[in-house]
Amino acid sequence: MSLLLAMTGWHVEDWRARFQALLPEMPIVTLGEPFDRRAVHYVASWKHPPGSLAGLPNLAAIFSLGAGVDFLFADDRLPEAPVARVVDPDLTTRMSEYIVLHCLMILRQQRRYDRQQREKLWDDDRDQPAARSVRIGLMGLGQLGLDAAHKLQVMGFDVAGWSRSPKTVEGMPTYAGLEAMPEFLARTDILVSLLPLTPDTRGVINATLLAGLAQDGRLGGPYLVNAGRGGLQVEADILAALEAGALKGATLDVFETEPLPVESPLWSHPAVTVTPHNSAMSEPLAVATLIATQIRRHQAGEPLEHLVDPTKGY
Ligand code: NDP
Ligand code: OXD
Repeated sequence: MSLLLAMTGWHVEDWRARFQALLPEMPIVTLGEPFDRRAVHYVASWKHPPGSLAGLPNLAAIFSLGAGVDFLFADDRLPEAPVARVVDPDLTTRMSEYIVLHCLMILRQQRRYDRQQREKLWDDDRDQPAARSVRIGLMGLGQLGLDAAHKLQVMGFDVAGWSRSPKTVEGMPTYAGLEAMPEFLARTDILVSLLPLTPDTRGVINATLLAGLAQDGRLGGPYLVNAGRGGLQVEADILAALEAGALKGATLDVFETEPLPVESPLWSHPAVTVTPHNSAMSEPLAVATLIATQIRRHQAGEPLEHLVDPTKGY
């Protein structure tokens, strides 16, 4: 009974060492070496090459090494096995740090003061809005969205949320489904996206959505913060909205193509903040410990936790 590590872009030997320390009795194999495919009961994957998990007849579970699972369902030869993802307080906290940081940077015009410092320019804004007069709309009220929403509320922002299914969250207006989207957008000065990428959400941050954001807010125009997935956004539409003044700024951690190509105009746009898909790095030992615990649970006949619904794609 073995665990197959299937990843691209990460150091597989570091992961092997971590898992081997946590599961000393279990053979750990990797895609880059010969192994008995019938012995593989578990897979831990981050962006495995599509098709590389086909032909594992005794597979019992697939573990995403991240919170997102879109890369798994993008593989049309993914074996039929339960898929579990990372839900980890460390990851959640890091994402909320990022969201609060960037909403505060927007509120307090930090990019402007960075520019002014470079120019040695002493120029103050005497009409700076308070957080309570800035409306944040959070798309995605899951593990990450809800935590970020509560922490933004602690900073004083006026927060509302949007999800697929209706939710009741004390002290926060919530909206659900496409029919409620126009009302949600119309009260949004900073749109924060923490949605998963699914067939339903692909390209949701497009010209129509951006045109629906509030234009009457205290920030002088709406802002976008996307830390969900790059496939949620249509970058040409974001750039066009920035040029037209329909969008005042965008903070993007995720991109249609990653790494963001050097020729992308997003890199040098003065109203765009780019971070390299690191808003919530998974802490490797915490993730390996979570998956090792899941494997032990499964071997003890207990149900797996944090399973995703393949019909919804998240
Ligand atoms: P969850 O599955 O816990 O939450 C997803 C939320 O999105 C739910 O509230 C869900 O609604 C909502 N949602 C899904 N589909 C739709 C839809 N069609 N319309 C409206 N709402 C929808 O995910 P997490 O909060 O844990 O993570 C969210 C995403 O963040 C991940 O999938 C990943 O892509 C991204 N991420 C990015 C990282 C980074 O470093 N940039 C790090 C970690 C994660 P409902 O509640 O009704 O089901
Ligand atoms: C994740 C990510 O999904 O880092 O965990 O993007």
